[in-house]
Amino acid sequence: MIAHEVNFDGLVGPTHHYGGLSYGNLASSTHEFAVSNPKEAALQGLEKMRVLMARGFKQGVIPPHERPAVEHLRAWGFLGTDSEVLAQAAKSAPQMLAQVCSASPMWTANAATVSPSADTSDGRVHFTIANLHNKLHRSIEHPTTFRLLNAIFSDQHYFKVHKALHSATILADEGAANHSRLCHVYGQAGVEFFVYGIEALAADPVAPKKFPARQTREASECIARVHGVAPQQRVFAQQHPQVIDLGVFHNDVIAVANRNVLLYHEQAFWESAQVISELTTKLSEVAQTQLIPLCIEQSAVSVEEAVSSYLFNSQLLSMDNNHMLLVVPSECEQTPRVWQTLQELQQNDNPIQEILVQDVKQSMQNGGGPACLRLRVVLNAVELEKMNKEVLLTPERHDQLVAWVKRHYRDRLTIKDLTDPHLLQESRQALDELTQLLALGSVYPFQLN
Ligand code: SUG
Repeated sequence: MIAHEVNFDGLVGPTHHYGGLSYGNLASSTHEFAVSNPKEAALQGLEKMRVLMARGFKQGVIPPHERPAVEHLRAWGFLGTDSEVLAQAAKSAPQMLAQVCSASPMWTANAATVSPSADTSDGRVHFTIANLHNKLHRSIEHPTTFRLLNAIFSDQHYFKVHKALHSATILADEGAANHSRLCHVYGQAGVEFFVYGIEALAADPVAPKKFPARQTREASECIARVHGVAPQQRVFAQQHPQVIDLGVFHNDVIAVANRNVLLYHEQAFWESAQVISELTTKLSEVAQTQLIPLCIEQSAVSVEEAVSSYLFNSQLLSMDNNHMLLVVPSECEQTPRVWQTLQELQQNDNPIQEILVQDVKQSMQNGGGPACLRLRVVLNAVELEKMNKEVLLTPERHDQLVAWVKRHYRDRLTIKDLTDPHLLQESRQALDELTQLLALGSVYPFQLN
């Protein structure tokens, strides 16, 4: 059956700020305590969605989460009214307050791992919510993400949304940022490519020395089993530990795939030649198609340049059967060797025919490029009909969301502002309106209690 890739972008939340919360993510550390602009951040994200929708790509939206997440501050011993809880946390544990205010759910590439129905044993689309175990501010995302994805993909006949894997170091999972799918056409069986940072239970694991490996092989294997992806359709590969130490905290910072194309950096994978060979063999057996590996060499773009420009955190989209579009962040245009490489890529004989530059600077400053901001879900015509279509972008829906952002968001936020009880109220009011607009029912703690 014909299927489409739908990109579900995370809408940036009203508390978007720079908390310096993600050790190992260089942009997050560099911009710690910078002044943020939540309104601009949300509008930049919506503009990316609009541009892609206008070009004919199917585009969805996933709402932000309730922040500040006061219920966590309560669980951590701060008592009283919401305002009192915020004031106490600000006074005695300001870093904990920043954790529960992060707008990090905007990076929906970390929301879940998704296997299309053409790949799964029961013929349903499977989602496993990411536990995001490695970072406190992200580890609180999964219960709301579970409710949101269930509200969007509620028909159990077609969709199965699994809870996050048990939160433990051995099962640390960061979702689709470490998962790609290679195929001939979206609606036919493909090969699922799981990339992990460490094999946690290995006797002497290959591991980064400085920064954490956020995804384990064990977690990736669980997901492949839970989704019912057959062994001949799975490939597991390890990220090169040296690139993690250079700031590649997810695989989507160093590689991107679409259909039979894999664009990756020479240093992306441990035992790279073996990985490419296994992908080639399995793709040819499962999907009868030839892998097109596009390797960017270290001599053309260093890992450092890849990390600062986010060249690989781009969206590789099929314009038609033979042509692809690469959506890159503006930082690529501003990095001469990266821009040169992109020009060459576009001119050479491969499916990438066009480069489209998008400005997502507010997100980039926290380490989130175009690809981080979207969750790819392959859906066939019936599945598209069965999901909650209110979250799919139309010109009208886009305009409503822009107006909603302009009505509710601030254009300046500092760490100090996070204690402002009005911010919590503004945020809740905005989210309440949004859940009505998108017909999602009650998904946030303030709506459920
Ligand atoms: O998990 N940044 C996110 C960026 C996620 C990018 N996602 C993908 N590569 N798919 C992270 O490190 C920074 C928040 C702060 O510091 O305020 C942050 O969480």
